[in-house]
Amino acid sequence: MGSGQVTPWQDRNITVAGLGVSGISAARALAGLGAVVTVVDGGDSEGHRARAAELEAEAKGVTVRLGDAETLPEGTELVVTSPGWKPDSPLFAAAAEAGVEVVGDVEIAWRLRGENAAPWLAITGTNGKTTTTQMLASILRAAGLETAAVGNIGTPIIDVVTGEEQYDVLAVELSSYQLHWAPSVRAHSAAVLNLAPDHLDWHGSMEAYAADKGRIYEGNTVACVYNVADPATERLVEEADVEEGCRAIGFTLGAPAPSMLGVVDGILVDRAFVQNRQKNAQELASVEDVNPPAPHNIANALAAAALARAFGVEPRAVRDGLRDFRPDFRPDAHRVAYVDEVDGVRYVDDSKATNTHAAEASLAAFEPVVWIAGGLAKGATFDELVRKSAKRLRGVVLMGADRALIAEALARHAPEVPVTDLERTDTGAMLAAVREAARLAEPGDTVLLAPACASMDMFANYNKRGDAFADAVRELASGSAADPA
Ligand code: UMA
Repeated sequence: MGSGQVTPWQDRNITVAGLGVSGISAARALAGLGAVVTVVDGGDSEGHRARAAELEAEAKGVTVRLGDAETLPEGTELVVTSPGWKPDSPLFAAAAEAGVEVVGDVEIAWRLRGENAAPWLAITGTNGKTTTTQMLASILRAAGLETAAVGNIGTPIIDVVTGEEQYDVLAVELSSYQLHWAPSVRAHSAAVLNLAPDHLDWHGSMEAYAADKGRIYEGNTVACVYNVADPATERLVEEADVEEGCRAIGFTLGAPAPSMLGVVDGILVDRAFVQNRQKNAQELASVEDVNPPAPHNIANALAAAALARAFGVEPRAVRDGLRDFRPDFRPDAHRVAYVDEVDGVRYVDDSKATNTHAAEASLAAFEPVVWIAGGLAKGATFDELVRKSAKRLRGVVLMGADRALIAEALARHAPEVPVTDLERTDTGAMLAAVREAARLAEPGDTVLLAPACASMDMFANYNKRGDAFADAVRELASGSAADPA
């Protein structure tokens, strides 16, 4: 990529949609290869302007256009989109009309890979993908391999693929959005951890969401890893067009059949990547090696182990990698984070529970629980979540744009549970919610923020929502929570 070198990208007119993490990475890389890049973004905040100025200053050949996410810049030959942009965005309609291809940053990363590039072990699923990707990277490292955890996890994959460092293999977390825009990616092996309704407003339907997730198996060469407890993931394997000889490998919390990894008497065992798998099983690790050894996390560990074994990693490295892995490896606040105890009631922040599946897992860990929920539903329904959690609920405080949907589900499946409906959306709303929850709670209870919804109706993101919750709990603890309103 030295100066003066002519590349296939030289002078190509490329529009990058989104001045976020992935857009900035794509713009830099493509401009570095000689392309003429226009970054467009609907936002025009101070933050956007600062980022725009920084990018234009440092990357020759990049222009940023803020405040207009709809018009296709004249002369565009290719659009590279950030994952968050919906497929029905007007910009893409304009591109289609002009006959211009639209792809995502992950697709660009795939196209920019050099010869002898590191293979990808890819992971998707509605929940658990970040943890599983980190576990996989930890196992690969324990096996002495050079690796990095990249993709939806926060490290743009283009940066790693085009960087100086050489890797043996990459642990790639892919969201359904990224998969939608990455038609030619072909992973060595891939896993779909689970499939529950999420992001339905983006994808349009559960079928479309599942189809985008299923893309991860296309062209796999060694293994398609699925969740035995979630038949929808196995169906995706059946529907995928894979390379000759690629195997379907299941993971289960029960005893594994041949071609599966599973658990026997507290031991994680492999009946897939062993000689004579009809008769033999290989011990990989003990359940206690998984941090924490909760059922959903053992499932994550089995999926990570399956991908590592598909890549030829020795059993001992699976055990060592799982032991080395700590959930706080990359601190992820707002994921079932204990905040404080006030008057015998524990306050827990799971602002990261932005969908019903995550909220269900979170609620299952506490009883009795006062549940704070609501926000943007993203097309989800709440009946199943409420039905499964009803018996644990001491009370519920609802807030945010789509709270009525949760209220209706509660009326149907948990009519006896007291519900406070908070209309306010001002900056004091979270404090009001915490005060209401404190009123409903009894000593020994847990107050859990697990909104089952996205945050953007009231907060900049789920981090800010979690921060507001923790601030409100602190204020409650300091006894200064009296709300004059
Ligand atoms: N924007 C518009 N118009 C739109 C949509 C967005 O102008 O219609 C602009 C916004 O003003 C913003 C930029 O586009 O400036 C943001 O782009 P983006 O939302 O696609 O986010 P990035 O910063 O590029 O981050 C993305 C992923 N975000 C999403 O998928 C929403 C990050 O995943 C990922 O870590 C990063 O790329 C690197 O790959 C985050 C996420 O929430 C963690 N993912 C979802 C999830 O895990 O559930 C899918």
